[in-house]
Amino acid sequence: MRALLLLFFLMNLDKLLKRGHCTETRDQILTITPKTQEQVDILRNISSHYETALWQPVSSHYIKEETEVHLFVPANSSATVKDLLQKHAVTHAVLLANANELIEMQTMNSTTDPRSGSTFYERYHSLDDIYHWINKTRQDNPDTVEAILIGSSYEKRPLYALKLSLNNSMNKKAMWIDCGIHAREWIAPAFCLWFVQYALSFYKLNQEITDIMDNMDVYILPVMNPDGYHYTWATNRMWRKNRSVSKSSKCIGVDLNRNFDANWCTEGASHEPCTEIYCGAFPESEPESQAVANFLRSHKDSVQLYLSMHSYSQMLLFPYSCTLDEAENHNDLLEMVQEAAQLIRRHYRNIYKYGSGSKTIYLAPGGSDDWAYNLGIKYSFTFELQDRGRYGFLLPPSHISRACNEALIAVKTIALKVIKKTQASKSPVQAD
Ligand code: 0X9
Ligand code: ZN
Repeated sequence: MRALLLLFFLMNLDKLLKRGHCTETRDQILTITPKTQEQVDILRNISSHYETALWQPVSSHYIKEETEVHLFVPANSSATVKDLLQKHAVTHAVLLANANELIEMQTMNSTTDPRSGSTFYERYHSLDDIYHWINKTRQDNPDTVEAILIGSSYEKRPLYALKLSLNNSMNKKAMWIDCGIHAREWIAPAFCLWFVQYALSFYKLNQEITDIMDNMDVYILPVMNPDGYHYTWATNRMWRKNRSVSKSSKCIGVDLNRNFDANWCTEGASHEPCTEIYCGAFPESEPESQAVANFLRSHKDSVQLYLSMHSYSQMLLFPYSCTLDEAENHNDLLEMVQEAAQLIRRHYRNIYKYGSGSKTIYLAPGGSDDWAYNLGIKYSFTFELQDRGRYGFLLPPSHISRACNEALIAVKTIALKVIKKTQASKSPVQAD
């Protein structure tokens, strides 16, 4: 009997150790809903003073009573964080028990793995792979795809936007799509690649994309924050900002979506470089936001639609996020996202919230969508792609196809509506 018990103990030693309080070997995501102001304060304290990463909300400032918090807790902080929660009677549940495994799943098969059964577009790709893909896409489609160097990142990586021009008609208008402003939101660059592939493959086969491409060129920036994206592959999967070094602090990175000149650094952004919502030293202080702003300024007469892809939380947002005021064409914008959300619901039975940014999530000034809107691009949107928190930033590769197809429905619906509205508003040709 003793021998049996000893055998059982030895066989499960590994599991027992893993479960042991001080020997957690896995990074986890906890979900916690603070019930009192005291619990809010404890969570704020934990998330800003211990080695953790807030997934939701983006900054400890937004933690409030009765609102779910998603917190990434690396293995080495697990015991401390859980002890603190327990000490203050804050209940938590484990949302993802083994983040390391998910991260590993996302980073293997970056290049072609014939065994995996998934296509190139159903996997996440390293920055190097994406640069190769840009080059190959351009070479394979010399008449329709151009790679435009719009600037370079803080660490001097090139920022290439692809221009898709599938029809040579005169005075064509354009839309802009950027992906990956925030480094850890990997589904966003995956969407940009997905969109290009879809447009090139289904032009003349699918009526909607044909109508869109006949009326618009598409400028698409697959990775707006290449330094941050590279850093999420190499060092810290949870990184959000770019990688610029601050003069005044040892903390690195600016939130590029707080760095545009739209009520810059007012409520909802921070002057503190160590926060996730650091707005930078001044508007457009960062080469990445400056490159996008310069490009759009010089193409503002043709670009009618601005789209920026983020994750997660499934939302279709439009200006303003930098003020509670309504945009002048609020009802138009609302109607567009409402229809897009309805179609997603019908086709995929998935719920997307929609509305102006400030009223749907929070006040967040300095964003690219508000800035583009104020520049005169009156159809300006930010999409928050899948999911709603089950996997958060660690959306498994097997979900890429659905997440992108959903977003594609929304892009197509909105683009077609923009084309219709702008054509209808053109002054009618005068008949004698
Ligand atoms: O806070 C953001 O920048 C976006 N959410 S995220 O979780 N992806 O970080 C929302 C952006 C909405 N638009 C503006 N704030 N302008
Ligand atoms: Zn984002």
